[in-house]
Amino acid sequence: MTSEEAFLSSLEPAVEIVRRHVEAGDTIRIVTHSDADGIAAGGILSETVRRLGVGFRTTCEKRVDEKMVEAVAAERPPLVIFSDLGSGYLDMFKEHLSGSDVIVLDHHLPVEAEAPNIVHVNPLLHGLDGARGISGAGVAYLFSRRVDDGNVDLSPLGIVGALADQQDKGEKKTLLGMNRLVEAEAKEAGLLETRVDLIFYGYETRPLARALAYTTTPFIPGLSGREDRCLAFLKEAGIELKKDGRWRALRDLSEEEKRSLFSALSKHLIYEGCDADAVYGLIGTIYTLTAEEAWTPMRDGREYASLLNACARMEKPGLGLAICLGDRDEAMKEAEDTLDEYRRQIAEYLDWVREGGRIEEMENIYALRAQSDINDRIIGVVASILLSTGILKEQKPIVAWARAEEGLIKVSARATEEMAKRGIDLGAVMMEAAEKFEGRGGGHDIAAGAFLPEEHERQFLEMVDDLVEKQWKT
Ligand SMILES: [Mn+2]
Repeated sequence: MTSEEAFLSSLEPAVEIVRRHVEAGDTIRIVTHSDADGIAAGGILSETVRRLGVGFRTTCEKRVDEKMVEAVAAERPPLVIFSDLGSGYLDMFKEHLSGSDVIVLDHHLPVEAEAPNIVHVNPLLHGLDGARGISGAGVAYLFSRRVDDGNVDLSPLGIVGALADQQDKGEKKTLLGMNRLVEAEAKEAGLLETRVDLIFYGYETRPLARALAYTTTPFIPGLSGREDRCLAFLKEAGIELKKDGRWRALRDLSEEEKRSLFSALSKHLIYEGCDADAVYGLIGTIYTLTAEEAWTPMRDGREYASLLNACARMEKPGLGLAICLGDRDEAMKEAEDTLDEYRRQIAEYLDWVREGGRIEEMENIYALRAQSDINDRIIGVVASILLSTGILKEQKPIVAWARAEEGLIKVSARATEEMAKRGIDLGAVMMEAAEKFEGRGGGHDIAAGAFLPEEHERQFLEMVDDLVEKQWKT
């Protein structure tokens, strides 16, 4: 049996438990992670249960803690499904949820704990790559598919979750690992098409300037979120915006026009202080969800992911969930407004950062102290963009922080894959440094975070600088 087969068969006991509770007519409690992948996963699971004809209640949670688990336990649910979170908290579930059946469908680092009432499904338990090979939504989809073959129409959400978790790390920004299986099923069902091109959101249908302005992954400083500037930029580049009275989309451009657009973008990025290679980040595999209406943000897999991400960051995960469950009309209008607002905020924050003097270069890291000028829910996104666009010249991780509630600061640390290969593990750094200063931290090697009291910010930062130095050396 291959690892993938072993993983797939590990879903069977979970499917059995769900069937048993459906037969008993139980209401099913779903707890999913409140990020874009988690919302997509929650949408898949909610729809799966809805189709089985039983009641369900789904909530999105930022993190697992005693308080949350106790609150869920107090509802006395016959079955709780944790999705895109939970693998690290089995001991907590064991302690508080002994009266319920528990299913955990996750792809984050697991802890060891066993209990007869807990079924734990995680690709990492089978030697598969959970960070790059399958997302929370992918795991939820593969589960859903085993509940009923008819759920293949939920496969596009599995793709959206993978793109949201930035798992498009293959050549030309393709998906890897078990995501390929989800992709193949979606294609076979006629719900997905892929092509390699400039990855502006709305390749097929959206007017060029808008497509450029709407693209946030990758983020193009000076253009993303700024339609007026995109118009001027395209005119300057000599690209005709309209033909026969119709706005042109990216697919209407000739190869030669695409080449001149590419070289204009390259010049623009250099002018904006980005790395010259950043322009290659604009080419990749486009995932078109063909069952979605043209013109909508759900048509492009990356834009759908951005939309869910915006809902999550703007504290409207329920809205994202409604979209995943198929709500359009009113919900879509509100979600699009949320995405607009989110794009605008990021563009403004980025301008603020680049006004100068905001980023301090330390010995081993870059430091960005945003206090209340950047929302603590978006500080991590800003840090990622600064790193990915090459605005920071030296190969050093960035550590950014903003004020959160109750006198705490929220810290977001980001490194590149390259730095991780050379030994940087920001998750370990955040954990160790935060613990020293009455805080809590953790995460992955390239993306990690911490919370701690504001009065310790300087000492914390110096400690992080030291810890990163040690990692460089070993
Ligand atoms: Mn995830």
